[in-house]
Amino acid sequence: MSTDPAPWSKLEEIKQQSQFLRGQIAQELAQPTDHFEETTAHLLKHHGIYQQDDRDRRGQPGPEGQERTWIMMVRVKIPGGRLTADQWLLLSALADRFGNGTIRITNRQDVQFHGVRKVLLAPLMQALHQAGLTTLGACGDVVRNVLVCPAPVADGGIREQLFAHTQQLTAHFLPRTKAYQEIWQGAGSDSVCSTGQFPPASEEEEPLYGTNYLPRKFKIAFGLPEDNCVDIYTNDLGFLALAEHGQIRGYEVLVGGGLGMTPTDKTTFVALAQPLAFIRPEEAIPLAEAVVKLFRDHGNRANRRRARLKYLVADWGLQRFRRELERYYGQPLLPPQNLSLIGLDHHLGWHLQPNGRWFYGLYVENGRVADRQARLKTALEQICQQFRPGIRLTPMMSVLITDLAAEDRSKLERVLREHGVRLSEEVPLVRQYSGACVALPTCGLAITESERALPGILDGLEDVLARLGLARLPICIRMTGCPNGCGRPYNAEIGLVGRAKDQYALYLGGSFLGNRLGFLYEPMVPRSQIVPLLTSLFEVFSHHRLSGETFGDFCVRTGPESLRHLVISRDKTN
Ligand code: SRM
Ligand code: SF4
Repeated sequence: MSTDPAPWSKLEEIKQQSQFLRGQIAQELAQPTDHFEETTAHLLKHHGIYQQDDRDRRGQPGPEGQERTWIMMVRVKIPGGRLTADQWLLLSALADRFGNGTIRITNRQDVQFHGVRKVLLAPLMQALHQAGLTTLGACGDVVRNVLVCPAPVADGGIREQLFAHTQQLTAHFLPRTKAYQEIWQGAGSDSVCSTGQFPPASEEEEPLYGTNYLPRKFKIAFGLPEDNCVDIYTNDLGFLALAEHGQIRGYEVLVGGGLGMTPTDKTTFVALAQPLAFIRPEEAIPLAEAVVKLFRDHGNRANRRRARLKYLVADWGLQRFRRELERYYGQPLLPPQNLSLIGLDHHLGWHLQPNGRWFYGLYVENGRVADRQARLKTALEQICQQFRPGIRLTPMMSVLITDLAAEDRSKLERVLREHGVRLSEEVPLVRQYSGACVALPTCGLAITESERALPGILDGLEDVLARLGLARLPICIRMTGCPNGCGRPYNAEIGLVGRAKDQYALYLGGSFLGNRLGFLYEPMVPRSQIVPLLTSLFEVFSHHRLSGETFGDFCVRTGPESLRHLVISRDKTN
């Protein structure tokens, strides 16, 4: 039997030969074409850019008879989700000028532009740079945006300490390649961008990542047991803080979370991160570096489907993983303290800040900031101009409008109302806690609708929940357009995962707090049957629920078989 390691994947070759992410990007950018070649498109991801095509227009020839309408998604990395009013105003203007007129807040506290034409990429990237924003490290095989609770609540300064660690970590893991500046920040008529002449790349360019960067994306979150708004267990690496008297005493280190899976490949799976160790706060960066290096050296570079940290943890087992990590870290690790989650706050509505100012958590449906029936985009622009607030993006895709004076509270509400935007307090709880991934028409991997489908499904369910007296109970429903799990459906109380045209797998029993995976209840539910099926399940829940029980806990206590029986007998009697 051969013991040769499996050959590395094509993408590893592309990275290796790219001269630290340069490849042919500049040359192709300078050509008068509407899209990039496949190899270049792969490299562009490391610059925060995804080449896509408008899937609503597939099959309709473009203006020059081309088969696809090529568009780009540009993801801007926003560490801690924090922006100034001016930055938000700029992003809003850039979306009109270069994108499709909308901003998409992501569930990793970033923003995305959709629908950017190739010819407009360079001016967009330059405008972002001038505003102190970057797309570097938002996508690609590197450490992605590090999640942290953005809410300026009165917690004795704990969240500010978490934010400071997030900033340090972000700076530490930012790719160092000069390709980014060369291509995008020098873009202009006489720049390298149009000539494609780069200075030679040197090995020192990426001392941490090396020529091949990581085997795959790597996700980190800082969280608190009393507020899991960052969904910490779904990350490759989590730092769960133990805080006492306004000081972080240490972090529980969680490893191996990840929600991507390929149903046809049984070696892939969804996993929540597991507790591995307990460290002092000042150890966070060296420990993170040790984990990232271990992943860099031992992650799977042959099969990208199995290239996440969770597979290394599963293949080695936690004990061996720990031993190998200790070698990279250079010292033994203390055992975890098994901190448990006790709360989750989405930070919507009005809250007093410790500095005496106020913040308003504004619900944004699926993170899409647009002028539609409600003119949310214009309302946010007016708010930024009138009150000059801070803007913070949440991992639940909403916006915190911060640093408002008490006397501005009613004025802000008036601006929202004048633009037809519902106040967060008026949004039913089930909607507040639910969310969908982008999916169609931009995502190239989408099998079904998601962002465009969930609002209608919730319309149907809100009346049902009100009729059953469950309107005051928060229930978390998450939807995705494919099994990749971007919308984090597998640890939601109800997860809807696109599996075939207009068909969704239904998962039940994730925990409201996000620390338990759900089970597969039905593998294929037609979209038209989602509301009827969930209605039956809610009816069963309202009859058999224990006092104070959440929907997810009820599903787990009852179990799939009994649930099915209860639903069938309920449907017969109705
Ligand atoms: Fe994601 C790929 C959108 C969070 C797991 N994700 C994609 C792409 C880039 C599609 C592609 O590769 O062509 C999607 C772009 C759609 C579009 O048109 O905008 C996409 N993912 C998103 C966003 C925008 C969804 C959202 O509704 O907010 C999120 C961007 C976050 C960010 O700012 O970085 C987003 N993606 C996630 C999450 C949740 C998270 O990070 O907390 C996950 C699950 C956690 C995880 O990583 O395991 C996630 N996305 C994936 C995967 C599966 C990865 C895997 O291990 O198999 C893919 C597919 C891939 O990478 O090949 C993917
Ligand atoms: Fe696209 Fe699938 Fe991610 Fe949704 S879950 S954004 S459909 S890759």
